[in-house]
Amino acid sequence: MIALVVVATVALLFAAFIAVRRRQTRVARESLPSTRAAMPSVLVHDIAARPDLDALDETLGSRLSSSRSVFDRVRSLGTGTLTQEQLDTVEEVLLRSDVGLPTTTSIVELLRRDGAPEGVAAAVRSALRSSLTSASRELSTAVEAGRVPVWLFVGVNGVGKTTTIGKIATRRVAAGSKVVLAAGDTFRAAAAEQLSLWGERSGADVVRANEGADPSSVVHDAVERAFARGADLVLADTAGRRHTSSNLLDELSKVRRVADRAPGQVTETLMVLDATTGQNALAQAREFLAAAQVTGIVLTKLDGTARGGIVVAIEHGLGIPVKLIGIGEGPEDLVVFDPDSFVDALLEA
Ligand SMILES: Nc1nc2c(ncn2[C@@H]2O[C@H](COP(=O)(O)OP(=O)(O)OP(=O)(O)O)[C@@H](O)[C@H]2O)c(=O)[nH]1
Ligand SMILES: [Mg+2]
Repeated sequence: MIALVVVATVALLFAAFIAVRRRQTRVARESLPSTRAAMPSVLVHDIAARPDLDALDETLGSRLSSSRSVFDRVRSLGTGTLTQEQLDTVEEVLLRSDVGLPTTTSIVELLRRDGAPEGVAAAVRSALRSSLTSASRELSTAVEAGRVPVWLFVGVNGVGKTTTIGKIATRRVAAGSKVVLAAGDTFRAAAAEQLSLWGERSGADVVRANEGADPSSVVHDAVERAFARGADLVLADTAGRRHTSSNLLDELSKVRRVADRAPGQVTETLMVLDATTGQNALAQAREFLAAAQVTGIVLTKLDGTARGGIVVAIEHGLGIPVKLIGIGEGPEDLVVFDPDSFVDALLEA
């Protein structure tokens, strides 16, 4: 009899625990921004459903948890007029998150002048949101008749160019597109190997050449092959290093010219930056801008840094939209940058 009561009690407790867990998961999913919901059709069209969302805990807030925790001190401030000490706290937090001095100064001045009737976190959220550009974050494949769109990926070594190409190829092929990858990083043999692996995994065609080959000719061959096979998109990898940086920038200009020659047409030049390098990423970006006619930024490794505010510094400092963000190493860990979801992930209670 006692055993029966014990078993029944344990069963009841277990059922109650499961019910609470289910409710917690549902609430978490409803209140946090869905990274997939923000994707434009170009990346999410017909992607297969994730096998187990609960287990993977795929929210932007959790991927950006290091950056989010920097803002804990701002979230704990109240409403109304701010004391000097509170203004100092906001300033310190914004600088620590790498928002940059100009934006930080203007947000602190705004708070000093207007106070925070809706709460400090809400005021900082709205100030950060309005520091982000309203320029389009769409990725273009619009070409003249008879031409193939080319997306060129540029950036210094190790920032995540090849990985980003692999992630995009995976999405696009899964959505039914025919994609050709151009192994334009001929500086080292391993680069073409890495891209070929992504080609195998994603089902994209890869055009490569031997180490030391002319990157422009690899990109040219990839465009020709894409055109001959009726492909929808060429993703062109480039080297992150050369013997000197002027060699690298000259080479990029040449690759771009060749890729933009019929039947190719460059519709995006994406500069890949590593968020973990903070303000250094900005300095790097400036060097590339002149040579490469950059149309958008891919900011990688936001999952591994507390410096998420660098998004604001980049857009403010360069005037170029951050179009995609990398939040992990897997093929699914790339999302379209959505300013509202992003500032919510940092500052929502
Ligand atoms: N955590 C995390 N790691 C990333 C992300 N994107 C890329 N990486 C990792 O960063 C490292 C470098 O990535 P690559 O794609 O090889 O970088 P690359 O720009 O092609 O580098 P080079 O070919 O040397 O110029 C790899 O270990 C990637 O897995 C990201 O969003 N998050
Ligand atoms: Mg690479």
